Amino acid sequence: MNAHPLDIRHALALLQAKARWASDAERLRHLRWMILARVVDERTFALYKSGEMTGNAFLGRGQEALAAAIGMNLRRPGPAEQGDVFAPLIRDLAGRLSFGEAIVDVFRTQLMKRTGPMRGRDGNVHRGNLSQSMLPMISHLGAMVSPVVGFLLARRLRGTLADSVGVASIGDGGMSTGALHEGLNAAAVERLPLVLVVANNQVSYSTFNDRSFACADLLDRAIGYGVHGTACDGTDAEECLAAVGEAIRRARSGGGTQMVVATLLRLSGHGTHDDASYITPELKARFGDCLELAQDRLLAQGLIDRAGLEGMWEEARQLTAAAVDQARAEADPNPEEEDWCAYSVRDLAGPLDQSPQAHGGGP
Ligand SMILES: Cc1ncc(C[n+]2csc(CCOP(=O)(O)OP(=O)(O)O)c2C)c(N)n1
Ligand SMILES: [Mg+2]
Repeated sequence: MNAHPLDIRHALALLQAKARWASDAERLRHLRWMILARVVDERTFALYKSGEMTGNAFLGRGQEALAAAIGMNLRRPGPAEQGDVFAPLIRDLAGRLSFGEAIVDVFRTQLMKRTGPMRGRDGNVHRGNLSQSMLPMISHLGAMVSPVVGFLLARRLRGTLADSVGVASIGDGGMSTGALHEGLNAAAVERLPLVLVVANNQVSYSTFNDRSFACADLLDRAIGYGVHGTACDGTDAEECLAAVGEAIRRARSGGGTQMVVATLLRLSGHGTHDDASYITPELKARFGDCLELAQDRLLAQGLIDRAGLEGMWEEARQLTAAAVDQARAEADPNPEEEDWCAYSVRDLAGPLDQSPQAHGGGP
């Protein structure tokens, strides 16, 4: 059977990305972020189970390799560096941490503390921090692409874009929203340095790929949008580092909008309220756990030994425990004192006119 031209194109793109495999030091750093994210997620799950946390928890289990590769390849903003922009989604904890989010901010949010980046207004994953160029997540899927495009366009119009880039994450379900289409198309037309990282984890809640889209591969859409696409195995840490790293490098060096599609399996329920019993044994058998696979490979290659690995887990457990203790000890929000908006500054709009006339009402 002849290979489809698109498959050849996709294979070539991955081959190009693989030309720059990550160094051994990067692979170990990558593993460290993956382990840290897994431990933070496990602790979040424990807080949910114990009832200490309000609402649901949304975990990134199985997606750490892809997410950590994003944060590791982005530049954090600093005093002398404007940095890149990142719009993470619900399963991107490893990417948030590797982009610079403090672990304590995770638990300040999960425990709804006043000190958290959302000041206790959000109980799980919609947190962000504009000063760190990590955009607070709008729940509506696809809606985070346009804000990243807006950031990049504003920088270009102001003459400050330089070689900065923006990354927006999306899932297989979110790929079919109208907002995604508008944002991605605008980026492609303007050749903005947006990297769209698609985590095809086979399901959107309990809807499988065959009920979400009719094309053979989500990466085929890159051609329709006129952007450069690379596929990778989302369970393979090295492929994730290579594909995401190369896409970000291309965007940085004037290569225009990029799309990376990683194939993997969501290893937990949609949220902690979902036991994911609809995931068939056949599907489970097809996909491994990126973290287990990465550990096995690094051990087999002699890049780390069992003691080194245990050291990484222990370090992650200690950092996580300290962050939980710190968040627990901090203040809860006081609704009477809180006057803060995630995206806008209240003063910009001026004082609100509460009179009935202002709302069109008569005396
Ligand atoms: C526009 C929109 N429709 C529906 C939802 C409700 N919703 C939240 S997450 C989700 C599933 C998302 O699936 P996918 O994009 O594949 O990401 P995953 O959860 O698999 O990481 C849905 C339908 C939403 N947030 N936004
Ligand atoms: Mg999905």
